[in-house]
Amino acid sequence: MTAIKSVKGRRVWDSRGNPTVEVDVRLENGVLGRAIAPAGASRGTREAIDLRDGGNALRGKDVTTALKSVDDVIAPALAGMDAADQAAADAAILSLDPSPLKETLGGNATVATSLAILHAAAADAGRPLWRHVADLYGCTPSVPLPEIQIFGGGAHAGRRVDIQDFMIMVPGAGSFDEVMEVTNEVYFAAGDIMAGKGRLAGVADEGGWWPIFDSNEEALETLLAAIEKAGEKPGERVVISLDIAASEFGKDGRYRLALEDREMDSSALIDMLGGWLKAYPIAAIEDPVGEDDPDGMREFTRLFGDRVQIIGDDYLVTNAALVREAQAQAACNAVLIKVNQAGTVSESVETFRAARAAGWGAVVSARSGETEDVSISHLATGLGGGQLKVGSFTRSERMVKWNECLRIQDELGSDTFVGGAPLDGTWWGKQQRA
Ligand code: 2PG
Ligand code: MG
Repeated sequence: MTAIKSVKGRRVWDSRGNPTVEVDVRLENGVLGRAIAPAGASRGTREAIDLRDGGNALRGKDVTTALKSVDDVIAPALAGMDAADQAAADAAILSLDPSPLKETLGGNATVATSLAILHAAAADAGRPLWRHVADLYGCTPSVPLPEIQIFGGGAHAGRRVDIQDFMIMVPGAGSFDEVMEVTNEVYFAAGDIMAGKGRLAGVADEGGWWPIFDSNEEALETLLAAIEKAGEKPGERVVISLDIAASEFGKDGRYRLALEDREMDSSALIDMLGGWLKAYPIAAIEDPVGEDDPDGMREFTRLFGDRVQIIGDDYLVTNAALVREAQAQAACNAVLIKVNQAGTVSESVETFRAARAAGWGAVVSARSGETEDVSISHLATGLGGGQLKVGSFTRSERMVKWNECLRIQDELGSDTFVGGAPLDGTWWGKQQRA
C-alpha cells in the first residue's frame, strides 16, 4: 500500500477556453497522479453537476468553488488512504456528497480527483494506466475502435445543423493506424467537397468541419460523397455513426428541426431516422430520441436494435441503474461512458460492466470541452472490448487521445485492436458475417 499524502486542485483551461479543474494526487513516496475534468455542452439533466461559480467574471464559468471542494473537503478525507484501493477512495468521495448529482462537491471536482488517484496508483505500480485499469478490474485490454467526427452540428456548431455529430467508424480496419489513415482521407475529402460547394464555415467545437448545409440529409449525402472520394465503398471498411443528441431539440416527445423549420412528434422522428438507416450505411446512432422519451427509445430499439448500435448518452448518463432499467425495458443496446457524467471512476466502471454483462456495446467518450488529459484512451483500452469517441481528426485536445492510442497499440500489439468485434449482432456485424 502507498498512502495518499496530499490532494491539491488547480485551475487550468479547456479547449473552449473555459476554466476547469485539475487535481494533483501526491503519494507518501513522492509519486504523482494528475487528471483534468472535461466539460460537456450538450448535457443530460441527470448527469453529475459541473459546478461553476456563476456571476459575471469569466462568464460565470469559474471553478473556485469546485477547487475548494478538492482542497478543503476531499483532500483531508483522502489523506492516508491507499491509492491502489480505487473503490475505497471513490466511496470516501461519495460519502462526502450524498446528493444524487454531486451538486455539493461538484462532479468536476470529484472526477478530476478520482482519475488522479487512478493515475497515481498506476505510476506507483510502475505501469501504464491502461495496464493498471485492466489489472484492477480483471479485464483483458484491447485497443479500442474509434468513432471520429467529420462534421459537427447541434450545440457544437451554433446549431447550424440539428444533428450534433456526423462521424465515421472504420471497423473493417486491421489496426488503429489504419483507422487513422482512412479517417485522414475521409476528413480532408469532406473538407474539399464542402469548400468546393461553398459549404464550409470553419471547424466546430470538436474539430469537425463547421458546415453550411440546407438540410440534415445534405450532411449525410456529403459524408457519403466524402467516403467515396476517399476511395472507399460506404458500408464496407467504413461506416457512418451519428449522435442525434435529440434532447437538444426535443422536449416531451415533440421535436423541432430548426434547419428545416419542421416540428414533429416522436414517431415522425423515428420514421425519419429509420429512413436514414435504410438509405445510408449507418452502424451506430446515439440518443435518437430525447432523454425524456422512454417510449420513443423503446420503439426505436424494437424497430432497429437488431441492425444498428443504439447508444444512450444523455439518455443513460453513465449511470448503472439507468442502464439496468433500460435493459429491462429493452431500450438502447449500448451506452456512452463519460467519466464526468458519473463523477467517479468506480461508478463509470460499474456502468461499463452493467452494459457489457448484458451484451451491450460500451463507448468510452470525451466531452466537447477537452484538454491534454489522455485518461480515456487508457480507460477504453484497459477495460477492453470497447469503443472510443473523442471528436474529430484535428485539434490537439482530440489528437492527443488518438496519438496515445497509437502508443498503447505499440505496447499492446495491433492484434488486440477491437475492429468489428463490439459491432457483432449489429447491422454492420451481420454484413460482415454474411
Ligand atoms: C456527446 C458529447 C461529445 P458533449 O454528446 O456525446 O460529442 O458532447 O460533451 O457536449 O455532451
Ligand atoms: Mg452524445
